[in-house]
Amino acid sequence: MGKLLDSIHSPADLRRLSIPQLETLAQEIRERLIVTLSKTGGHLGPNLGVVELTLAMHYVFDTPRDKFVFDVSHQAYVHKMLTGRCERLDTMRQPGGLNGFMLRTESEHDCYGAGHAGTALSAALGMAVARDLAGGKEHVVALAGDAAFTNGISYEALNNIADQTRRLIVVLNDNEWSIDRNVGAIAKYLHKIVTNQHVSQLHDSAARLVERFGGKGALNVVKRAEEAAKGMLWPSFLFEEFGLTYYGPVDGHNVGLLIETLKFLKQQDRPVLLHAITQKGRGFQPALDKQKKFHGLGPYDPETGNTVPAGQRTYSEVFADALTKLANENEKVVAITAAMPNGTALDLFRPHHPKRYFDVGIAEEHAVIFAAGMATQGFKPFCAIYSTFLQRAFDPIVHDVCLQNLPVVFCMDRAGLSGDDGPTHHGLFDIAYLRGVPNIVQMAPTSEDELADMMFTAMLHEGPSAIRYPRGSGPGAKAKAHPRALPVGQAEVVREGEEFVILGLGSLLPLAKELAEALDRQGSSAAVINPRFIKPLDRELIGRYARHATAVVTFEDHVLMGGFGSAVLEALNQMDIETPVIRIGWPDQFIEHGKVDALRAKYGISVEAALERLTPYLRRRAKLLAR
Ligand SMILES: Cc1ncc(C[n+]2csc(CCOP(=O)(O)OP(=O)(O)O)c2C)c(N)n1
Repeated sequence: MGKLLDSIHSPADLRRLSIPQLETLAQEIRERLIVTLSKTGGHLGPNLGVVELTLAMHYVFDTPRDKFVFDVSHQAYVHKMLTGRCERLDTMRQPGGLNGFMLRTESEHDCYGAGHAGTALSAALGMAVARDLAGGKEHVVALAGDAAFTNGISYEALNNIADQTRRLIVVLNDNEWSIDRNVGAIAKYLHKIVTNQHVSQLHDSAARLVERFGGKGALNVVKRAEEAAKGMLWPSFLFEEFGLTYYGPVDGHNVGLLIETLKFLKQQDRPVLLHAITQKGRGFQPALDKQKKFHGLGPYDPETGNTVPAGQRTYSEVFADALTKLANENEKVVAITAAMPNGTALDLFRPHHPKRYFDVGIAEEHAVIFAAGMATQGFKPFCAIYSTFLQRAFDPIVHDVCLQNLPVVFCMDRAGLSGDDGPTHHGLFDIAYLRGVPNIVQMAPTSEDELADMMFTAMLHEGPSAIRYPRGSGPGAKAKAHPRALPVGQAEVVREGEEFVILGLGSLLPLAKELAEALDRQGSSAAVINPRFIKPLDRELIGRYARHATAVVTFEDHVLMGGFGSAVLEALNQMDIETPVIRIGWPDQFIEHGKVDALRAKYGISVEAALERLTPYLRRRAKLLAR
C-alpha cells in the first residue's frame, strides 16, 4: 500500500502518471486518509469526496504559479498530500503539526488561508484581477462546496466576476451536504440539475465522448447539447445569468474526464463554472452511512468507523435541552442555526419543535437579521452561532438587533480557545466586539446549570443578550428542574478573602479558585468572584472588594484587548479605585492550533503564571509583615 503515493513529492510527479495510475493513486490516498485520520481525527468525509477533483486540478494546473483557493479549506488535506506534506499527514491538527485548513505560512501552495465559509470566490476574483492588472498569465481556480452557495458573499462575488475578469475557474463541488443536509432553494436547484434525466443522459454520452476522443471538440458537442436541454428546462440559468459559462454536471470521481474537462476550461477566455458531482465520504462505508458524523470528527476505528462514546454531556447538549424546555413552556421561543445543527446540538431541539427550528444555511448575517424580524413580531429568537462565526454578523447585531433593542438571544458556542481547529475557529473576540455595543447584556456561565439559568434570564430579558460558553463539557453540574432568573448585572461571591480579589469568568472560574487556594497556602487570603455578567458589570460589588485589596486578578478565555479584564479596569478607573489589576487572558496575537491545556500553559493562562505576576505584591506584603 502507498507505493505510488510515496513517490509523489510535488504536483509535477503526478503528471508522469497515466490515468489508470492516477486511479490507483486515488485509492492509495483514500486508504492513507482513512488510516491516518483515524488517529488524528479531522475532516475525513469532505476530503474523501475531493480526491479525484484535487488530483485533476493538480494534474492540469501548476501551483504555486497557478492559484487554488479552497472555500473553508477543510477539504484541502489531499492538496496538502500532493504538495509535499504527505509524510506529515499524521501530524494533522496535532500540536506543531499541519493545520487542518490552508495556511499561507505553511506552504507556498497555500495561496489563501480560510476556515470560514463563503470566501473563495471573492478571494479568487481578487487574485484574478490582480493578475490581469499585472499582465500575468497564471490561472486562478476556486473550489467551493455546494454549501458555500448558501452564503451571501459567494453571490456578491458572482455579481462581480464577469465584469472584472475574463479568466477565472470556479469548481462547484456538489455533494448535497453541508455538515448536515444542505438547505434552501439553491440546494433544491442544484439537486434538480443533478437528477434531471435529460441532463444526466447527455452527460453519460458526453463523458463517453470525452473519454474516447478527449479535448475541445467533444466538449463543444456536450455544451451545445446541454444548452439545448437547459433552454428547454430553465430559461434563466443561474450561473449563466451571472456571466459564468456553466459546465456540468460532471462525475467528480472520474479523474480522466475531470482532467480533460479542466484542460478545456483552462483555455477559455471567459469565466467558467464547473459543476462536479461528488460523494462525501467516498470509499469508506461508515462515512457514507453517517455523513454528518464523518464531516469532521476525533479519532475512530479505521475498520468500523466507531468512535469512543462521548462521556459527559457537552455545553451544546445542555443548551439544546434547556432550550427545548423553554420552548415547551413558551410558544414564542424559536431556535435559529446557520448550518450548524449538529455542532450547536440544535438537532436535539428539532424533533421537539420542528416548526420553531430554522436552519438558514451558512448565512450568519441573514440569521441575525431574520431573528431581528421575528423579534419585532413578539417572538423570542435564540440564535445559536459559534463565537467565531458570529463575527460575520457584527453589523446586523449592532444595526438590526441592538439599535432597535430587540430581544434576540445570541448563544455563542465554542467561545474561548477551540483547540485543534486553530486560529480560524478560536472564539476569542466576542467580548471585545460586543462589549461596546449599547443595550446588549453579556453573560458567561461557570457550569451547565448556570447556562440554563442564563438562558432563562435571557428569555425574560426585554432586550438583546449574549451568552458565551466553551467547547466540550463543563464541570458536570446537573441542571435544576426549573431554571432560575438571575438578577441582571449581579455577580456571585464564591468565597471570601481580603488581600486579593480574583474574578474568574465562565470556564476559568476553577483557575480563580485554584489561585485562591495557592494563595491560602502562602498565608494570603483571596476573595473569588464569579462575575456572571460581563455587561452590565457588577461595579458595586467589584468596587467594594477591589477598593481595599492589594491587587485584583481577572481570568478570561478571551483576548486581553477589550476583554473582560479591560472592562474591570475601566470600571475601577471610573470609580477612582487604583488597586492594580492583573489580567490573565490571551495576548494580542493569533493563537495557533493545539491542545487547550498546553496552549494555556504556553501563553500564561495558568495559576503558576498568575502567582508569578503576583510575586511583587506578595513580597511587599511579606516585608510589611516582617516590620
Ligand atoms: C461562516 C461559517 N459558518 C459555518 C462554518 C462551519 N462549516 C464548516 S464546513 C461547513 C459545511 C461545508 O459544506 P460544503 O461547502 O458543501 O463542503 P463539504 O464539506 O460538503 O465538502 C460548515 C457549515 C464555517 N466554516 N464558516
